[in-house]
Amino acid sequence: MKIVSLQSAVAYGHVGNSAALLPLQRLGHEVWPVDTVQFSNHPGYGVFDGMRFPAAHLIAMVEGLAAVGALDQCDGLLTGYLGEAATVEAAVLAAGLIRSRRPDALYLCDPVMGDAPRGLYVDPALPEAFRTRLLPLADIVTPNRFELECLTGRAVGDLADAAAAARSLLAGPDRRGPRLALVTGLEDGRDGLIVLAVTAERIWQVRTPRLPFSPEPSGTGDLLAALLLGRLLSGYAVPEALDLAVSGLFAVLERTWVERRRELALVAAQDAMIAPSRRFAADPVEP
Ligand code: PXL
Repeated sequence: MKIVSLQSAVAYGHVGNSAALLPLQRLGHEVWPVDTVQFSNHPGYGVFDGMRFPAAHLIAMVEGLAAVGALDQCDGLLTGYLGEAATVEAAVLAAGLIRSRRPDALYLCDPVMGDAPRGLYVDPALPEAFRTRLLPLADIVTPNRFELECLTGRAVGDLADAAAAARSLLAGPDRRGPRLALVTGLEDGRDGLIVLAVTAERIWQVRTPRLPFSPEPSGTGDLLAALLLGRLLSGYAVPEALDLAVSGLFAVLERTWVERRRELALVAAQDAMIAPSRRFAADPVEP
């Protein structure tokens, strides 16, 4: 399958496209990355250099992909770190051009905006732009707990709150909007982490052990989103795709932890990432 991936890139480390490219390629997909920023490293280090690409450059890149015929063959769109509300328009353009050519293409929108310890790390106008401009175009949305609160304006304390808030993001009777919402970074109160997958009809949960990182490596959400889209495009149904994606992420995290790395051990653990030996099943949850 062929995928446009619009998100950040870093030279050192693995976030954004620098986390998504290898897993999608190892799953056999062709990826056309469009980088929203090019940084030396992710800003969590306190020092970083590089630049954000202006919206006009990103729009030109998307138009270039249309002109060369790439979007006629495109099966999937992945968007992640956009950084600024203006950049959203490049994603809107990509989604519209791909949909007009390939109505069945799958769009996974990862609304990258922040997380619990750090808060919002993007343009404060971005939550509203995600809500009004991009979510109506997406098939799948993958907020973490903090981003779910930003998008819905609801406090998400427990799993029931998360499920209800996630459901409120799904397509309404007008049929515009995601059919699947994944919520990451939920705590189970027993040293585990939970990912919830919510559709209009069903809810699944996957629980993994929480590895005692400090600080947490960046890019885990970017890697999970790429693995999920990659597995869905390979033809897996939601529960199997979720199991394989979470299990693949865990394999990378385990290697990262064992080797005491600060960045995801994506390259070292790539075989386990795509064929994880330790599996975490997606269990149906009673709504
Ligand atoms: O992992 C999310 C992410 C992606 N890209 C950039 C980031 C972050 C989180 O900090 O800074 C550039």
